[in-house]
Amino acid sequence: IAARRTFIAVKPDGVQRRRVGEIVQRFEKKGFKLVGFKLMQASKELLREHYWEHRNRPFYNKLVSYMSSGPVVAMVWQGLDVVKTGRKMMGQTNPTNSLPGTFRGDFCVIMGKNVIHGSDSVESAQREISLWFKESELCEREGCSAKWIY
Ligand code: RTP
Ligand code: MG
Repeated sequence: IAARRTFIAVKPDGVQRRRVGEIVQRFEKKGFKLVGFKLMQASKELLREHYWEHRNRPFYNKLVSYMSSGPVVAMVWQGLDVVKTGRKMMGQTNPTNSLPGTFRGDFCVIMGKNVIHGSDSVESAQREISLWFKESELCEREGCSAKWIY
């Protein structure tokens, strides 16, 4: 089941653009299940760790500053092939290359403020989920799945 989870974050510009609801809505409409959700101001320490693979790239410091410039919405979504499908729903890193219908294709124009993050592989997803969430914050446990709709 861990392979069927991905880490998605609405970046600070996405929160400021008021796109949280629509992003959640599209993941729900697609049929994925929300199992973790929190609005938080991420520390630079957390963000440096999150983007560790880019530590030697010229844009690393700018990226960490941007991601810490305001609150982000950190989420865990669950479902079949959610990592791959989540990436498709996001579009390309550069919004210019992102098709309409994708978050980056629809909501933004520059790579440095591209609205949303999504894990790029099942391995990254597992690493990122455990970095951003405690196991107790994920609602897939006993007592978390009462059915109120008949
Ligand atoms: P993300 O990790 O945020 O979901 O984005 P991604 O996989 O599509 O792209 P990645 O290569 O992981 O880059 C992470 C973020 O760094 C910024 N970036 N700037 N050349 C540049 O100036 C440059 N390249 C990447 C973007 O904000 C990108 O989302
Ligand atoms: Mg990435």
